[in-house]
Amino acid sequence: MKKTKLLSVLSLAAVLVLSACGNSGDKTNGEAGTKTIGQQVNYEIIGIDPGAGIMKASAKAIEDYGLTDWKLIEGSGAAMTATLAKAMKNEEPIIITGWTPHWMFAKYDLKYLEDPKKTFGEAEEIHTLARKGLEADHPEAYQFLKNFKWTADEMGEIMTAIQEGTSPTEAAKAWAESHPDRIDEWTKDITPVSNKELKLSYVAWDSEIASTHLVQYILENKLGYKVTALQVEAGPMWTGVANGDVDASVSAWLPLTHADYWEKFKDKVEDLGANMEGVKTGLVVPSYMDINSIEDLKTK
Ligand code: PBE
Repeated sequence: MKKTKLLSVLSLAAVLVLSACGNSGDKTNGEAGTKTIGQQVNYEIIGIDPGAGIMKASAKAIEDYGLTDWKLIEGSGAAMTATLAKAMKNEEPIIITGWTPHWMFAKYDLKYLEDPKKTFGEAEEIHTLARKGLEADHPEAYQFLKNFKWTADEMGEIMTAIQEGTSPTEAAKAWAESHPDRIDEWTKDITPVSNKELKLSYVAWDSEIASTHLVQYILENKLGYKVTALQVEAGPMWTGVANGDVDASVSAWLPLTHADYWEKFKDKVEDLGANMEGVKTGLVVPSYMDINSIEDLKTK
């Protein structure tokens, strides 16, 4: 009896020693004492598509915080989340350009790095843009787009469904069917049209894939439009509305993220106001990383 007990104590000890050894290779713990954060991540911030506002803000953060050795890596929203998934799986350090609403905050334990210099702004909103003349040409669509206003949690439900494998069209349909009160509010007193064509533009950011497909679903199934949703880069998304090729977009992040697009096009588009308030952008890391502020990238 005694011998067995001793054996099991010994094997438990062996397991503990072994697992401790396993951990010492973990870059987030064992090497943190010797390597700086920059060395751990090769001085790379994993970005998205170059036209995204968050890329300009991140480039400015590199300047504002004096991160001279750091590089911002271009890619796409999908490439960024794939790189993030891999890092999270291996508990490796990673720094990404992140934003809310996004499903990644529900799926992973992540944190924004504090931004004491406010490079990423404050009180950001997502706005709906219409082309000049939309009200006269399509008063029904215009009224709906003006009414459309929702929350990050609501968008999160669609984003998560898409992330889990439902197609954007199906996810938007399911959400609309399970939230008839919201659809009624947005379409109240609007008489449906008969098969009029409408064009929306959006960028393949997970948040905008969700919102655009919902708006498309409502315009088509509640208001009688035939909608084309053009997936483009951020520049063309704004240009399309400004030159009238596109009727509307629900994907403008203001006042800061798309400030330069706004400066360029503000006289050529109509701002229908915020469709979502309290959104955010910034540099995001896994919670297991031992840093809290963008300033730490220089000093830690
Ligand atoms: N984003 C994040 C947009 C707005 C904020 C990728 C959705 C962008 O960076 O332009």
